[in-house]
Amino acid sequence: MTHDPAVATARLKARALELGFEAVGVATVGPLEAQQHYEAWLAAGRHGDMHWLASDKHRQRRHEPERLVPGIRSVVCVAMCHPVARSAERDARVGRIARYAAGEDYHRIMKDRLLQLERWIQTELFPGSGSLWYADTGAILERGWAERAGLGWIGKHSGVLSESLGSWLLLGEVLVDRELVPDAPVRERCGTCTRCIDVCPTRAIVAPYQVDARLCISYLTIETRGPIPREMRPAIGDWIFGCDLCQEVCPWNRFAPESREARLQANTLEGWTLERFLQIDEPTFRELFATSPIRRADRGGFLRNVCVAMGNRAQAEYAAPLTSALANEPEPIVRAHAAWALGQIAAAHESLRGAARAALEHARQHDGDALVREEASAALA
Ligand code: B12
Ligand code: SF4
Ligand code: SF4
Repeated sequence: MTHDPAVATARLKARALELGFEAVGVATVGPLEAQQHYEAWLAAGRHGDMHWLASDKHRQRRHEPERLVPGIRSVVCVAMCHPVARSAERDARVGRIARYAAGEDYHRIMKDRLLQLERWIQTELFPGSGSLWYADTGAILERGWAERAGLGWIGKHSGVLSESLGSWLLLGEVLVDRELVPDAPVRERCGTCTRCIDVCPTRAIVAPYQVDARLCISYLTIETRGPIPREMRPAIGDWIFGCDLCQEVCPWNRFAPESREARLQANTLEGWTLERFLQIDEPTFRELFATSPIRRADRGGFLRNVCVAMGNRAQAEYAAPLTSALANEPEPIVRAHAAWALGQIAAAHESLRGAARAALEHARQHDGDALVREEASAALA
C-alpha cells in the first residue's frame, strides 16, 4: 500500500503489462474534447440504429464518469493487440472476417485481465478504493480516454493508433477513485496521409476523424439487425463480419506487433465454406461460434451477410445453394438476401439466368413474407 501517486502509478503500470496488455496509460478526469464530437455525431444521426448510444442515461454517463465511480480521479487505459493478418486460404473459403473477431471474443479476454487488475488495485494497491472496469461494455468514450492517456492518437479513420503498436488493438479501462500520475497525449502522426479515407468502399469516413456508422461495413454486418440497404450491398464485397480495410492501408500498421494472446488467434473454420454456412442450423451455429464475437450477429444476421458475400462474388456454383435457401430457409431475412444474391448471379451468368429467374418468380408469388417477395421482385427487375 502506498500514498505516493508516482510509486502507485509505476506499480500499476508494471502490473498491467504483467497481465499481458501491450500498453497502459493514465488520464486525469475532466471534460473530454471527444464529448463534443460525440454529441455532434449523435445529432447527425450517425449512430444509425444503435439507439442505446443516444439514450439520456448513456450520454450522461459518458459525459460524467462520476456517475460511474463516485469520487473518480483517474482513468487507467489499456490496449491489447489482436492478430495483424488474415489467412488468404480461409478468406477464399468463407469470405473475410475482421481480424479482431476471428478468434475468441476479446470481451471475454479483456474481462479476465481487467478483473484481475481491478481486484489487485482494490486489494494490493489501494485497499478500500472504488473502481470499475470497461471494455466496450458501457457508457464511456474509450477512444477519447485512450487518446488523453497517451496510448496513441486518433487517426483519420477515427481509431486509436500508435507508432509502436499501429492500430490493431482493442481498448479497456479501469476507473479509479485515487490519484495517479497522468500521461501526456502523443502527437498526431497522420500528416498528409489520407489512405484510410480513400480506400473505404462505402465512403463511411465522411471527413477526417469522422465515421458515419450507417455507411460502415462493420455496422452493416454486425450491428444492423434488419435487411442491409440494397444500395450498400455491392460495396461490402465478401466481408461477412466487420471490416479492416481502413486499417490495412495504414502505413503505421507496417510496424504493428503480432498478438501475444493465443485465444485471439483466428479459428481456421476448417471444412467450412460460404455454401456450407448457408446450410448451418441454429444448434450448429451456436456451437461453432460459442466463444466467438460472430455469435453477436445471430444466425439470421450472419447468413444474411453470407448471402451478400455470395452475391458479390457471383460465382456460378453459388446458384444451387442460394436457390435452395430461397425455397427452404426458415428465416425471412436470409431468404430475402438469398433472392438478391441470386439476382446478382443471374446478371453475371447468362446460362443460369432462366433457372434463377424461375426460382425468383416463384418466391415473388408464393413466399409468405412481404420482404422476401419485395426482394425477389427487385431481383427480377
Ligand atoms: C459504436 C462503435 C462502433 C460503430 C461506430 C464507429 C465510429 N467510428 O464511431 C461501428 C459499428 C461502425 C464500429 C466499427 C468499428 N469498431 Co467500434 N466501437 C463503437 C463504440 C461502442 C462506441 C464508439 C463511439 O462512441 N463512436 C462515436 C464517435 C464520435 O466516437 P469515437 O469514435 O470514440 O470518436 C473519436 C473520434 O472519432 C474523434 N472524432 C469524432 N468526431 C470528430 C470530429 C473532429 C473534428 C475531430 C478532430 C475528431 C473527431 O473523437 C473521438 C476521440 O477523441 C466503441 C467502444 C466505446 N464505448 O467507445 C467501439 C470501438 C471504438 N470499436 C473498436 C473497433 C475495433 C472497431 C472496428 C475496427 C471493428 C472492425 N474491424 O470491424 C471498426 C472500425 C470502424 C471505424 N473506422 O471506426 C475499438 C477501437 C479500437 C481502436 N484502436 O480505436 C473500440 C474502442 C472498442 C474497444 N473496446 O476496443 N464501432
Ligand atoms: S471499417 Fe471498412 S467500411 Fe468502416 S470506415 Fe473502415 S474501411 Fe470504411
Ligand atoms: S491511413 Fe494515414 S490518415 Fe489513416 S490513420 Fe493511417 S496514417 Fe492516419
